[in-house]
Amino acid sequence: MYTQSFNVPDAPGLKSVPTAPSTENSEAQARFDSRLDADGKIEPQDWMPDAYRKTLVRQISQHAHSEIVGMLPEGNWISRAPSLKRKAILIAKVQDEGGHGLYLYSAAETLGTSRDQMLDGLHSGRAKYSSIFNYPTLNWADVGVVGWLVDGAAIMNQIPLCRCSYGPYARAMIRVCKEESFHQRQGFEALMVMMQGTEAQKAMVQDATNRFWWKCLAMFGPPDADSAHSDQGMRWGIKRISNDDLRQKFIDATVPQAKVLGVTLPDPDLKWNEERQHHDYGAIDWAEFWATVNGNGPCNKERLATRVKAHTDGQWVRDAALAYARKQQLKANKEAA
Ligand code: BYC
Repeated sequence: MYTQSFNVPDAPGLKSVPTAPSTENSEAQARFDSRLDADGKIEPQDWMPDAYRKTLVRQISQHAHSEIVGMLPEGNWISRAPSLKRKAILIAKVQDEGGHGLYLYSAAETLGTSRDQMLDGLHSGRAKYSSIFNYPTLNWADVGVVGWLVDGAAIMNQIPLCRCSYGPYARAMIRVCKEESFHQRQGFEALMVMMQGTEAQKAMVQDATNRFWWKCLAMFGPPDADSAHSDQGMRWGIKRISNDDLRQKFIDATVPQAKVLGVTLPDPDLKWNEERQHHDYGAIDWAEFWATVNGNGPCNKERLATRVKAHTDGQWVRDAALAYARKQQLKANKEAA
């Protein structure tokens, strides 16, 4: 399970994290609780229960891994973008996702977990990342659909995280959400252009929508009744809106967009329910979702192998950066002496 990757002792040299002595635990807990009750923020220097810290590390690192693994399906298309304009946009978007990964790893590091520990969790297959990135991007329309639907779902999930009770995560999310909105709009615009093109282009957009729709609905996580962490996450102000409620909001927001675009969402049960004031929708294939989350989706092995190779190939860059930093430090020490 994803959480197991953090059942390891902190590596030496990590930032120390304040913990209250046991006699003061109840006082510290009371301060923590009243801060949350007042909708205040918990900051890295504050005392926090171990379980709160672990939950945050689990979620934030999963989120960071998703951002950097998420660079792969779109990165595949940079060399095949149909124009210089689309190539420049795609390069910028993929680079943004790398930046999101960096803010998120940094936010998780404030909880006393090292970047190496987190990457080890990812590279060894113990850590999870978003299920959606284990599906292939087969044609150029997939790149537009990733922007429109995948980033659209991500924004729906991430806007409430801007109000997360942990300060560094909430603040990272504000910038991430601004960039994700641009990503979503560029995807929609690219698809609009294709939908005004040839019959073959329109068919590509419909095919990409058919393949990604259900997988995007699963991005919000299991149904509330099966969501192991939701209740506690809500009590701690980490999660603000439940998996099912976010999924419903995403569907309600996307149906009119699909209409403007002129594509059909591949769900015969999708219809407006006047009484609920929401769309009803068909059954999600949760067996397929869990198989993918547990490492058996179409691209899990390929994605992980690509990440591990990139990390290994990048060792010389890390070595060079460290050597340079050491040299600069020595120089500064000499000047100060
Ligand atoms: N995929 O109790 P639950 C992006 C796991 S990147 C895989 O509901 P929770 C983008 C869950 O971890 C977007 N695993 O959990 C990047 C847990 O497993 P463990 C990524 C999933 O945490 C590049 C178990 O299922 N966004 O937008 O309360 C290009 C039970 O679930 C998934 C984030 O990471 C899934 N879809 O709620 C383009 C947002 N869903 O740990 C775009 C931050 C659930 O017990 N994360 N699991 O082994 C969250 O908001 C929450 O963690 C989730 C899950 C809503 C995802």
